[in-house]
Amino acid sequence: MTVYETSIFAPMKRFPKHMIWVAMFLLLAAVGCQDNASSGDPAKSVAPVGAEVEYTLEAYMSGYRGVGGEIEGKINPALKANAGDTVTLKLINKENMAHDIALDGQDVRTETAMKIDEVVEVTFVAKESTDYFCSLPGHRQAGMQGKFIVEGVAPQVAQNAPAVAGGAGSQLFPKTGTPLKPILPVSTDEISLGADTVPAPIGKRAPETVEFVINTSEEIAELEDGTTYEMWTFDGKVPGPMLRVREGDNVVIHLDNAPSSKMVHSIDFHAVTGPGGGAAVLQAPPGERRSMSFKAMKAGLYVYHCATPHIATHLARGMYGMILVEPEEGLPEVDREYYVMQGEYYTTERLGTEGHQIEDANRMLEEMPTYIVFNGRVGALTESRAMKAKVGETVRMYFGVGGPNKVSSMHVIGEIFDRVYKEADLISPPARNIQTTLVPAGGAVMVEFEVDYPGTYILVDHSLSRADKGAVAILEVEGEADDTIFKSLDGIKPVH
Ligand SMILES: [Cu+2]
Repeated sequence: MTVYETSIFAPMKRFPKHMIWVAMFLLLAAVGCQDNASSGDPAKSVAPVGAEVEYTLEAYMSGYRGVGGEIEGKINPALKANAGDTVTLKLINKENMAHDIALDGQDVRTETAMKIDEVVEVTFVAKESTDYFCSLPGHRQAGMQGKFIVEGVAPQVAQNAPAVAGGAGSQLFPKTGTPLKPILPVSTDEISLGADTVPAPIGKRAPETVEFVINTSEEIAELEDGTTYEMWTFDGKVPGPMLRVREGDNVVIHLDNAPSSKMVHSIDFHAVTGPGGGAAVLQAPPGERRSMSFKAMKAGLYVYHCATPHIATHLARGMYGMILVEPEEGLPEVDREYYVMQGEYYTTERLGTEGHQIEDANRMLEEMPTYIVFNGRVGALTESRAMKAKVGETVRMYFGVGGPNKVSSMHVIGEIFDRVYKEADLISPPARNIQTTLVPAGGAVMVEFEVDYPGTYILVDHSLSRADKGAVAILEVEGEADDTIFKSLDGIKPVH
């Protein structure tokens, strides 16, 4: 059992200097009135007064459920105590995913209960009203939040009155703007999956059974140079691996969630016809495997993603990929195939801030990403990892949007898409000569174009402020320049 006794000076850290002096003055005045000199030592915590109060809550993603007494059966019940009471909050985890209880703005939190029926608790002295909530990413938004109501004023609280009056009150979501911790050691050298990791074409064959093992893990990785973030991944990369099957195949999926994971993970395949796209049977707790099979009934290029609540949070950590279901006759042969996915990160600090970034749940709910990137990080598909082609070759891009929230106006600067298989419809004739194609969140497109002139071509989301948030990828084209196609009339050489 952990007992937290907050130093009476701690709340003052949040206040302007003049407020601290006001608080100091009142505190010293109060101390001066007391007979017992030892209680005037401001470095020591004040002993609790009042009753002992205990609440038991069951933890579900949809909300806490009260156990016993007045709170029995109530969802996210208001928990009451008098100032100075010694309060114990006991949590019984009722799901195979991690949960806890924390008090907003106060240094009170249980350990994390990792599995079903695990019990954790925390004991502390009631100080001021606030919200209790689950501090695991996304759980508060999913509904794990209630009121902790403190009535009356205990002596030690009275001493802190000026500080408490302006203190952290009840907030819908945690504060933002937390100073960055130093960059953390990375658990993976490179989070980005290369654009050239496209499986070989299926070719002509009859439908068969194909089997995939996909691992989920939680990694600390570089989001950009000098900035780390906790990514949640399929096979340790963002995006997850591209899977390639044939229409009519029986697809067997084994999802292995790493023992080191804190979260349950799962997959919803947009290629699946069935409950949750598979997510209804693929919720894998840490250290466990879930398996399923499905028939790839419809040809197309489909997004898959984690579908464990809070789902947007799992996507905003990088949990998406694509599966290509080739039509019976296969796809036309091309010279180059690339796999690119657009996704968002929501962090407390702006792009370019060095250190370890923390998720900003408010920004996610407001759909204001800090980063919008291709293949998992800023600069993933640039320099040595740029896509490549030679003049005269045909390039095909499998492009999808993991989101979770933003659609993409996919565009390659200086190119025209010869064929656009809109919304990844691989059956209908493609649209021709398209400059920019719209790709929905949780959707995809297949584009093909011949490269006719050498140079550096930039893949962007033509909502171009997003280039400043990281959405830039490079296609380097080598070969002979044909000046009937393109030339400067001032003798300027194009920047390659
Ligand atoms: Cu997940």
